[in-house]
Amino acid sequence: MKPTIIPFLTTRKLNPENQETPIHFLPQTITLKEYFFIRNHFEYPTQTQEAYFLPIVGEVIRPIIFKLEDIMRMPSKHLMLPLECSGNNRAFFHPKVYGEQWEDGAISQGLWKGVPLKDLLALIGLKRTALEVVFEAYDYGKRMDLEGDFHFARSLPIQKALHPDTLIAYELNGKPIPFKHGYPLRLIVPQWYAMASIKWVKRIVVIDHLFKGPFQEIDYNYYPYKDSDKGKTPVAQINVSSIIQQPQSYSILDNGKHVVEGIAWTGTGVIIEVEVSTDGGESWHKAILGQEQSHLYSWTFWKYDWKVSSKGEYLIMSRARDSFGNIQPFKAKWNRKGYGYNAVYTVKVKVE
Ligand SMILES: Nc1nc2c(c(=O)[nH]1)N[C@H]1C(S)=C(S)[C@@H](COP(=O)(O)O)O[C@H]1N2
Ligand SMILES: [Mo]
Repeated sequence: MKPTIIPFLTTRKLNPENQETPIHFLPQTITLKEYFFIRNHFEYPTQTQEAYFLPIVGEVIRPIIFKLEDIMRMPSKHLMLPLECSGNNRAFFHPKVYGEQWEDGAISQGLWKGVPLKDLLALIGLKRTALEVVFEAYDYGKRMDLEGDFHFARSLPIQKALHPDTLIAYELNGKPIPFKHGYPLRLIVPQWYAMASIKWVKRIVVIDHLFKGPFQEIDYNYYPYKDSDKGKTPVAQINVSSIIQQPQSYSILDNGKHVVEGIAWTGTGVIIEVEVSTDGGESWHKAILGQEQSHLYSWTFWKYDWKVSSKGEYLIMSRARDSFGNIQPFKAKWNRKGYGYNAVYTVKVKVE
């Protein structure tokens, strides 16, 4: 009997658990839960009990405590989309930056099912003073830079909270959301980096001012300078990006035909073009896009048939463009905390 050969997650940290998906070995649209990347700031929460209640309070007309069953009975929606950690590819910034040294596997795609948050908010009624919606999670712990314990919590501006595709989700890939990914309820914010998609939602508070929690005010901002906070801007939309899944860097290939293939995604519009260079960016060729391009949020598969007849070393690159005219830069915009890396993806191979 032949042994089964399967990929595994790549461990970055065990406590809290932070692991990368084996993205080069997943040709599927949906990432199975076994391979879904995991990113946590704190130890896993313990309070997500059987009887689950979700209060929505604050600047609302009729505060309601929803039961899980109430939410699951409401009209729902399915959305196929990638969650990408804003620190994905942080390891590739030059100069290097502190923080989890993610390579290219802090991204996974799932089919999420849930209720549009706007439908819950419509039931309780927003006051005119409503400016932001805060999502508080069950997990908590200490931070190096501040005194005391903090729950993971972030807000959305009211327009994003009311977007018809911002979901309170309860299923991933046709099953209840796995505990590690936020069971029983998680926020899903399409097109934004995944820090916005709060797991283990405990309470939702509508507020009339800007939320200032540390995961909003300190982390998840682009700081363009090393020694000053000048130019600080919040991390939000996913930058247009792509990766070459195969061949992998430093492969030795034979003379002949090879398929260069990968995925591309964006948080602004849809992917309209992926170009491939096999000469280090001198010349570019259009890749063939997979069917997924018609979907609004999901990643797009692409491939390029490469015929190579001379031996030597080659720099193969992929560069995606979206319908907002955004295109991957040769060099990602450096920022002190290492968010939003989206440089042209490069692999080096040798043809023998
Ligand atoms: N409650 C809670 N939600 C959270 C986080 C967290 O630590 N706690 N991490 C965020 C970040 S930074 C990312 S990248 C995603 C990771 O989701 P996953 O572990 O399901 O892949 O969850 C987001 N939601
Ligand atoms: Mo993240």
